[in-house]
Amino acid sequence: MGKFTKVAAMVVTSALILGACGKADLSVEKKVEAQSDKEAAVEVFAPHKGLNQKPTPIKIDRISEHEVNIEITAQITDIEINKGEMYKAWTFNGEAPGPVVVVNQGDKINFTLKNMDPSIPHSMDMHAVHAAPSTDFANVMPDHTGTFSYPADNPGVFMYHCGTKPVLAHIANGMHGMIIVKPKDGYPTDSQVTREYALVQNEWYKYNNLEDFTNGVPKYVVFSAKALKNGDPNTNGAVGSLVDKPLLAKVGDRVRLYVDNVGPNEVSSFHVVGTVFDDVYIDGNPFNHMKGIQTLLLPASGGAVVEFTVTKEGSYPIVTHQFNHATKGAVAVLKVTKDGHDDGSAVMSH
Ligand SMILES: [Cu+2]
Repeated sequence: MGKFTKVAAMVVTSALILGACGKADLSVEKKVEAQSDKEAAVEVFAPHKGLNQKPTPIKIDRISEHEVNIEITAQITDIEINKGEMYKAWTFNGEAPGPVVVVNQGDKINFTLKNMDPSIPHSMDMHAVHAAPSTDFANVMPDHTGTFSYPADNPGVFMYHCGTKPVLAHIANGMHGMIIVKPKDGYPTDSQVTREYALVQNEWYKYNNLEDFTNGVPKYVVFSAKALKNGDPNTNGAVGSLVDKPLLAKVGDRVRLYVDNVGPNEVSSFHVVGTVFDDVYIDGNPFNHMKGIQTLLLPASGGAVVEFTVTKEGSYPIVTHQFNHATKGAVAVLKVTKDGHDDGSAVMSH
């Protein structure tokens, strides 16, 4: 066992002890150590065994013009990451990535994290806000609830994630998502947009394996669609899910994608085959306006608004142009038909 693995195992073990709110569970500790001897936690944590918490809908309540209450759960839920392959994910609301959050620039966010995990603390780091991480992104203990308030003054497309140590494990196990802060004065191209989707890129590794998270390469790199409104596609990050059930558009649509690469480790070279991005707003800020972009670099956590026009019927693969990652699953398809409905024609992907 490498030095790092030992340290990692200690961190994980102490998180479990802490997680039990002072009630040290030696059987759990032994279990984790036993796992570490082979390979860091290749099995499900003992307290998570048999646990599959039903997805809980996110609660977003606007309580006044510039104030919104948001409640998100931390929970352990089985996620299908490839056909027939389940991952006992650490999630927000039972989705991985978590549900997309949309607020307005200038909102005060009253954020509640309900930690339904019986064994591990979790927390929420919102990239969209100015906050004091040590208090505003503080750990919420197992079976506890924490509430935090902060302003969302910057418009954009941001990542949110669990910030509990080891952060890499919490993100790689599924605790990530996207928050959109709508600009006060909109985007200059708002009136041209006829269709929009929210897309997230993330990676999956060997199950709960900090050594692999740290030194390995992703097993899968995937896209998911997160619903902006009722009826929109809403998927987990799974190989092929947006190829089997492509996103739809109609000829002539000006498509806007809110995109974020939640990593945890890799960058994305975001590209839509068969088109050029007419307009891009880096990190979703209207000030960061670029035109004529073929491939957009999204750093780990980075987001953007991208817009393009589809001029012909057909299947438009959405990829990261790092094709080793596309081959590992990072392909979605935008199917363009005459009327925007699925005409049942075969989908061409990469
Ligand atoms: Cu967490």
